Amino acid sequence: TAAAADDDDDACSVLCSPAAASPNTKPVTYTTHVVFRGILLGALKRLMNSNANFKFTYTEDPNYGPYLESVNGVAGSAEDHTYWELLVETPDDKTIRPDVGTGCYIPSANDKIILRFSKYNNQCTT
Ligand code: B12
Repeated sequence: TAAAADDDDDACSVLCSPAAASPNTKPVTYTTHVVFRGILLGALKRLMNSNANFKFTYTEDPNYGPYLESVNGVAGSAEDHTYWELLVETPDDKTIRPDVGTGCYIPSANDKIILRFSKYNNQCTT
């Protein structure tokens, strides 16, 4: 394809799951690549640049870097206590919740990245 990856690149997929926000929107899966030891943010940008159906925005936190704000036009909101949660389904079928954001997480080959529109409660329990 035009977006041919380097031999070194690892394939990973991105699943967007906005079910809570809009029940009529089905989860969508996209395939993308990360360069050797590359961060998730890079893979998401590559996906956005190569796929007209995937877009996201982020804000820059002074301490933790990029905060995923919206995916495909659906934004998290402080008022509604919603956010885009970052989950990863590993090749051995475990689902983990990374303890870092998209600027620090380094996907492994065949990781399935799950962006899940979620609600948080009032207590800060992250
Ligand atoms: C509360 C909280 C949240 C809330 C923030 C909203 C809210 N109003 O409550 C929610 C639930 C949305 C959240 C989400 C996430 N969080 Co959080 N969160 C916290 C927590 C417990 C307190 C932050 C706080 O209120 N500080 C006090 C206020 C006054 O300071 P502040 O600078 O204004 O705080 C803001 C930032 O911390 C920002 N924020 C919160 N989490 C994250 C994560 C990232 C990557 C970024 C860029 C910004 C960010 O939101 C706060 C409110 O606006 C901290 C741990 C801690 N004890 O500090 C973790 C913490 C900051 N979060 C963390 C993580 C990993 C995440 C997630 C990536 C988890 C995930 N796998 O989905 C997601 C972000 C995904 C995304 N969309 O990019 C890590 C960041 C580590 C790192 N180096 O990346 C921390 C340090 C916890 C940990 N694992 O050790 N989080």
